[in-house]
Amino acid sequence: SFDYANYHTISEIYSFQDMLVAENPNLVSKTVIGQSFEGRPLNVLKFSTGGTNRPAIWIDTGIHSREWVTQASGTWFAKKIVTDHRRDPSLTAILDNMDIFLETVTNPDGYSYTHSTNRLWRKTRKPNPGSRCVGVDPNRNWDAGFGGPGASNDPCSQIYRGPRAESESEVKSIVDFVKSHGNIKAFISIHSYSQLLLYPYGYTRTPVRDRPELDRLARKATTDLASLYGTRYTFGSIINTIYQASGGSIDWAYNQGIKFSYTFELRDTGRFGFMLPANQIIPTAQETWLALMTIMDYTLKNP
Ligand code: 0X9
Ligand code: ZN
Repeated sequence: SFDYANYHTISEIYSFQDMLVAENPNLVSKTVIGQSFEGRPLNVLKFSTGGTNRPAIWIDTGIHSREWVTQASGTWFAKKIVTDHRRDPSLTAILDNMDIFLETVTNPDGYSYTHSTNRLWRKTRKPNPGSRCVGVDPNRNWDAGFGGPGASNDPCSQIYRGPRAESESEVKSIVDFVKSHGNIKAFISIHSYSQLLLYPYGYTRTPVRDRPELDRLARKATTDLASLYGTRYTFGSIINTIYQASGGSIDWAYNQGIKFSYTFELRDTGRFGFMLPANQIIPTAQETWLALMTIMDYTLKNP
């Protein structure tokens, strides 16, 4: 059976996804929303108890490939949903009324490259014409303040925005999926590291209309997260809490009308950083799950 306490290759994660679907066909299905630049499938797990186009939660992990604890946590979340359905009344209520979509390997080419060649690769793996440098930052490539401060036009930069918004198929596939679904109520993008829970905006200092509500919910979610192991999170808007960043996913999601748009930055605060030891995967996933449940439960009750 799958070892949640260790990091895995992309083929191991994809096999896990297929096993989960095979073992839980009444709850889990797999949707391939597109292909990466190098031709890998962009797999999304759908957790649904029925209905048609129910209101839904979107969760992505691993859009930055080196943030390994996020893909590992996403895999653990998938198993947790299956285990807790019909056991945890709060999750059962969520799944009675809403669907959950989970993309665990959001940047598969980058993830493969972190295993084969460069453990600290962040971007996509699409070549940039006229440059020796490869890849676009998939969290600067969204159509939200695209090209503004907090991103680079230099293909060699770690925060290269790309030639145009949605130039990366890994981004465009999510955009098309979310737009065609039309009923996504929460959009949660999971990164590491720094122990933060962030809401829009990153590209502008103008506060979002829902700032008080998003701030209150972030406070509750981070309090619940800390209740398990005492892990301390800071919360606030992206621009006020970390730095200005343009072309980010949750700013785009919020501007699409998805009110509950959040980014997590998981453990730690820098001791190990992206190279978080594998013995912290399960505790990180467990505590993060508490915050995710808080956000999903609130989304259910405040449509
Ligand atoms: O810079 C980023 O993309 C994120 N930090 S990371 O160290 N994981 O790269 C922060 C993302 C903030 N969210 C948005 N700008 N939407
Ligand atoms: Zn990141």
